[in-house]
Amino acid sequence: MSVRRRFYARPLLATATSIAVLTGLAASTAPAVATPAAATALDDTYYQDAVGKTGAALKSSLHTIISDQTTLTYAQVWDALKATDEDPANPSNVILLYTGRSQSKNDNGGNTGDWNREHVWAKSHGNFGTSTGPGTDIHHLRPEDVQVNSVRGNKDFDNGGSAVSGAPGNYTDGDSFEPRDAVKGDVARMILYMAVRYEGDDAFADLEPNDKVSNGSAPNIGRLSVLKEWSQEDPPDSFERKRNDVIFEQFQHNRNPFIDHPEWVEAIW
Ligand SMILES: [Ca+2]
Ligand SMILES: [Ca+2]
Repeated sequence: MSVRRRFYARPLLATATSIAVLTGLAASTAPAVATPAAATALDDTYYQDAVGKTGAALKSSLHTIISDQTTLTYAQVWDALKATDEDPANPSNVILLYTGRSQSKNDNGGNTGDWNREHVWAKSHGNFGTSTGPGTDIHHLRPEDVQVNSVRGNKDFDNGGSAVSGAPGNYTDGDSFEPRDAVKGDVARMILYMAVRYEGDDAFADLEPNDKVSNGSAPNIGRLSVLKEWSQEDPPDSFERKRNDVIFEQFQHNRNPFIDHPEWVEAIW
């Protein structure tokens, strides 16, 4: 556990408890997921160096803040996803990103019908593979059906194409993939998290979005203009917010700033 994490975690919990007491709520009924009160507390603690900034200065501050994290091995990602993507209606299951299917946590693997670990920032875009780093960063790793994961492959994101078999609402063509409406914003915010987190100052490439759909192995993902639209159209919901909290509290101890502050997408891009 890092020094920074201890500093941030305790005031946040203390503040949430104080607010619960002040407002007359019993501590035992205080919500476990992000609330407006918790978001305010984050601005006073976790995001204190970023609040009030814009453009490159905001991106630089957020990079420093979110780079202080615990890292996972690729094997540890399996159990992490069983927690971060748990079906709120069935704790034995996870929800798959593109298909939206609720499926047993124990069905993870590589066979037809199993779920596996989808890299939303395709790992060939920057060639970071599955060694500890961007390839094991669960902010952009999601459970997905093995075959649908294969259809998405390393395509960039854009609107249009033909319906994806077994994944209602998803479309694909030769060079791009369009996820279902309910996760369009999630996809955008995962891509933009990766762009801020990975700036080329460690052993990995500087990941950046652009407006192309032919990026190949370049450390880029498109299309930025479409991702910005998706972020607007599909704002963070309770599932996405809780996922961010679980990653922060139980696994990596860093946050996706664009889930807490969706307006920072426009402030930077
Ligand atoms: Ca969503
Ligand atoms: Ca970057």
